[in-house]
Amino acid sequence: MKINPFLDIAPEVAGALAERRPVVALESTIISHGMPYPQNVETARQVETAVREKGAVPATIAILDGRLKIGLSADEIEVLGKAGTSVTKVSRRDIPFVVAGKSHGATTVAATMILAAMAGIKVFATGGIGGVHREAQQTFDISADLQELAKTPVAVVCAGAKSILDLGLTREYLETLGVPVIGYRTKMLPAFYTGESDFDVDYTLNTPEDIARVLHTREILSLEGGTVIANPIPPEFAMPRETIDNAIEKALLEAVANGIAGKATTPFLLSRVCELTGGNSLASNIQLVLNNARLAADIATALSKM
Ligand code: PSU
Ligand code: MN
Repeated sequence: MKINPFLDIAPEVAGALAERRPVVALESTIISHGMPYPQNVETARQVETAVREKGAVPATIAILDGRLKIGLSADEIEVLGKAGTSVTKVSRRDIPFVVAGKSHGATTVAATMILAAMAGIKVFATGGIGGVHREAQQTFDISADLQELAKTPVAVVCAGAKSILDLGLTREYLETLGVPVIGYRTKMLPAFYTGESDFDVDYTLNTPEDIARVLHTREILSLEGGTVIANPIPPEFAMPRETIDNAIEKALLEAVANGIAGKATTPFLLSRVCELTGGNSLASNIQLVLNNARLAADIATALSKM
């Protein structure tokens, strides 16, 4: 199936979309820039399996040799995972360059939303979204993920946002953009490694069906933009708040000391937090992604029946 000349939708995904069966989009920056090899590849496979076990079809999204790929093979996931940060991290602005250059690109939340929407996929699972960075008052560092959520109609299931970001400013920014934040069975905005933070969500919904009903209503109303579905990490996999806060503080200081800026900031912080927690944070990260994939599959299934 080809919708624009650069789009390649894997046959399994195209079949599911044509028959209105549930499909869950998955991003690829989390594979190349979000986790170390080989855990990144292993996680990407497990996430696809988790989606399948829930009766939905996974579509991992990336750019390979300039093709916009909706659904990757195991070998293609291995290529991205092994290449790691040598692959271009692709947000909205980067897409035409990687396509025109016929090169590889790992798609962020923003770029994955764009490609998912091109293919007609409505639900997307990831770990954490980008947001407003701390000190953004000085640096203006605000992830393009937030602007994308304002305009592209895809629901993003995540475990909130890491406190490498300023969660309060991220909330305010989403509110300004009119992007609803739904807490799944929680009133608090989850902070990725922990289910708790000092911030509230806009709405709390307790079943995938309730969430699907809101997404379906947004669609009928033709309201532009996406939805954030914040799904707390299961408590048994959460990290002690102090441990993770200390690692984040240290990583942030190192980023400043090393002059890290722009698109390199998030990958730098993610990998330093992982190293500083001796890999403990990686185990939590993997579990929360799996948890999000399962919820996304349930929401996509409920939505496919409406
Ligand atoms: N946050 C995480 N893990 C990730 C990312 C963010 O906890 O892997 C990745 C996602 O791909 C997200 C991107 O879209 O980083 C945001 O990067 P930036 O802040 O440069 O927009
Ligand atoms: Mn940034």
